[in-house]
Amino acid sequence: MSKSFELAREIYGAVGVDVEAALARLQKSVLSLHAWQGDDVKGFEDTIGALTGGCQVTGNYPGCARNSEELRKDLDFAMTLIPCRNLKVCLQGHEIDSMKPGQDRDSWTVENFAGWMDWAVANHIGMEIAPAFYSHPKLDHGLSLSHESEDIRKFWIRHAQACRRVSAEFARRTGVTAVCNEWAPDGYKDSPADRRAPRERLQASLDEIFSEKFAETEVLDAVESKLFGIGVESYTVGSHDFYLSYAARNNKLICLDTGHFHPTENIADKISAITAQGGRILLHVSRGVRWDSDHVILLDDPLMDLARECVRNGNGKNIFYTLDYFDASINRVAAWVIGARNWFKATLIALLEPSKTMCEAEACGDFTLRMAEKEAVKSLPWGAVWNEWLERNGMPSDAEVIVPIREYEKAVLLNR
Ligand code: RNT
Ligand code: ZN
Repeated sequence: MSKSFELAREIYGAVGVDVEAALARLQKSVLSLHAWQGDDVKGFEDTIGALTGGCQVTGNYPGCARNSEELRKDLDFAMTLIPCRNLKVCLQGHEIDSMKPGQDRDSWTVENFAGWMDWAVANHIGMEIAPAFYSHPKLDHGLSLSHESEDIRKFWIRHAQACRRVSAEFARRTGVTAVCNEWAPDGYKDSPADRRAPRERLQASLDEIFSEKFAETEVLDAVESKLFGIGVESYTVGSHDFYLSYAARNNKLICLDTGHFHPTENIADKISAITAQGGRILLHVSRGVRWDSDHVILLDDPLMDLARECVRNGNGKNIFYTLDYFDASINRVAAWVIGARNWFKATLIALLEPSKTMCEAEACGDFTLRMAEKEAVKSLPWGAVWNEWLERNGMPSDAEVIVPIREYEKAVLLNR
């Protein structure tokens, strides 16, 4: 235990914060690591086309995983540098191990994910799979689940159903509930003539996908909205209003991707608005920068605000967390490690916040004291607590974490 930690514990104690209790809560946090940072969202089908659906991965840093085995190796390594005992891994529906000749996404079974299953069971890792409604010729004119053609809709419905079945099997075998998130890129570049019909079709497709029932201990369904994508600037079928209503009516999780809103919209503010009414949330923790919704998360104000709201409103059952970003211009393992560490750091800062005085000040209308308190909190020594946390988990410090990453890059990534 370092001197700086002991001192920090005292300082926090003086403002009524129990540091050990905060660390005990941090220990219980669960996070789903998004596999797709490791393969630039390419997936491992026999034919790999361009990334479509309004997303783009830019950069050509060496070492992109070329198959599921390489991806697992990278994840294994990344996980040794992320201080969390409850990490899960989330896959996109095309990050398969293998496929039979001629097989397509609508007939996936657990066999297509056999290597992931063995790995998950052997390492006690919870696994999640999100259908991939993009990078495929059946995303036609930018539409999948809301397409005019029944054939096309049915194809994608079968893909989603297959992913839910595989998710359930993963949950049974690992004992960890699988969150299954539906995000479809459907929309138009230019102003539509009919805004309603695609939404009615999307709703019917979702109803059909969810008609197969699973215990919530196995599959927890989520639906993800988006504001716009590249080439889908004027209209998104699955908008926030659409999915918020759908989730509320059908008792599903609403997935809030933090990169999927207007730049000045405060995502942290949405947490209590939804949870206060009994709603449940899947967070796709990401960072929007201009047109891109998926930059690596930094320890910035929006992230800290978000973590604070999650700590205040979460009860362990109503908010779930998955990282969602992809950057191919930097070391991909570093992207996982730095982003995940930032999320836990933001969570720790929130857990260490002495909120009593500021809440009391607010309750009696003393907004001057509230402001003074909020600003004073910013210079509390959370960094010493974070370093202690890393040490207790046997992890290198933030300054040192680059060393093993560079070694792995040299030994493994640069040889691909
Ligand atoms: C896209 C959505 C979605 C994707 C993944 C790869 O904007 O955020 O969650 O990131 O499907
Ligand atoms: Zn997302």
